[in-house]
Amino acid sequence: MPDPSKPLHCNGATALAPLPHGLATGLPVAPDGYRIKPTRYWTRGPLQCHLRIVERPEEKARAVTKIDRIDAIIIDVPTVRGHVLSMTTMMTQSVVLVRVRFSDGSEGLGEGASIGGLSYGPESVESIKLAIDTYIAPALIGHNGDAIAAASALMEKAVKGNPIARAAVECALWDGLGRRAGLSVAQLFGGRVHDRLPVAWTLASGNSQTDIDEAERMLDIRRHRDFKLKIGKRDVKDDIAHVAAIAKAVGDRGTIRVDVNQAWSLTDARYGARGLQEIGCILIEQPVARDKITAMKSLTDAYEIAIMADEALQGPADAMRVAANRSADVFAVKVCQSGGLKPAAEVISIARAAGIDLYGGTMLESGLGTAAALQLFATVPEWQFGTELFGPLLLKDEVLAEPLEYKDFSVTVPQGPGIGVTLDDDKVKFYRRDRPVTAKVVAGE
Ligand code: MUC
Ligand code: MG
Repeated sequence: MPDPSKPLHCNGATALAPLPHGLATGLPVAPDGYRIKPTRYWTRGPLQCHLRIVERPEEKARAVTKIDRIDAIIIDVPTVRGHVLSMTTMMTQSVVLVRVRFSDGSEGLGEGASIGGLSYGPESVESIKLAIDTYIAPALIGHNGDAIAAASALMEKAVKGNPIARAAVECALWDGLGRRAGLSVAQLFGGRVHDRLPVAWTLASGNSQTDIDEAERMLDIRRHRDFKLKIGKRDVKDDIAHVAAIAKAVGDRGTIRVDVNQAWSLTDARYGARGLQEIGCILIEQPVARDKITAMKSLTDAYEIAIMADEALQGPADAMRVAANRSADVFAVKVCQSGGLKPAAEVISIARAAGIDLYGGTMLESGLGTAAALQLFATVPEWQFGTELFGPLLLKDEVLAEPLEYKDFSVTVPQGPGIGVTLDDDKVKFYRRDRPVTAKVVAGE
């Protein structure tokens, strides 16, 4: 935007006629809520004038805040240890950070994340960035940044599937709206009913004794007492022995759950469900492939141990299908996987209406995406199985200017407008995948 304190100099005889609106070709165009005012004319040589940009408060109040620009960057941050999943081992977590710039100079931040490249699901950070740069940004630029429902409809029209890419941009729109309104995203979603939420930790070193030592450390420092174990890579029998060893060590100081990440057949799952419930494990997350909702139903019906849908839930339509079929006892609600904060709120509503319990899931987002989820989850009265919003703790480095607070087995919901957090720009510069080669060389020394 031109600086209102400085006169603008304009050349061009044809400029004068349409000058009252400052819209003539070659003239600066006034942003919404401003007008260009001619302050001096002279006609020696070609017709010339000085212009000044002046505020129009009444128009400014009515002005539409447009989406000017959307930037998506990939960052790669090493994890504190190898994270062994049924389908791959993660040594790094990669996420997409999105910055939306609006016509009034405000900004909004969002994050899109998945795990294990394409081994977890159909989106990767590369596809998320491509969908945003190539399809979502062109569809949204110039549109009203406050009209998030309309922007979401445009995204759905321009991009089928790809919920994580849409979620990253939608979160940034909520963050921008909250910042402009001076309200937190939680306030925009009805207001907080929790200041803090319980947070589980995932034990996934690949080794039982290492996992037990890690659980002991988490209990000692009072950071986590609910433990999710990643299984499904080994034979079911060996997995049950692994879970039993950890459950025995933790005893009644905490709870044990497992996440199979779709690795089991229904036969494996039956055997696993019986064995796991006998050793006191309280929940099995996504035991079979995401589309096997009939198999999920038979497990839900047959065993006392809670069956949780995760990968099966890629938004409200999936939630409706799983709920209508009674294919799960619990929903792992993930903002990214649902397609954004509003669709995640819809998934939550479906679960609550159907009498399905809730668990606040993660895609191992950095502090930014984790804070966005916290804003929404803080507005929901009951999280029967707690949350696992520990993403930033799995990363070797923090990308927020002010880290989230983890203490007493819970995480604090950030206060302040929007998502309530800001990025450490130097860290983002350092971890961005496309950082200049010289920075990589220095980092490697
Ligand atoms: C998943 O499958 O739930 C969440 C925690 C974790 O360790 O992995 C993620 C994804
Ligand atoms: Mg899972």
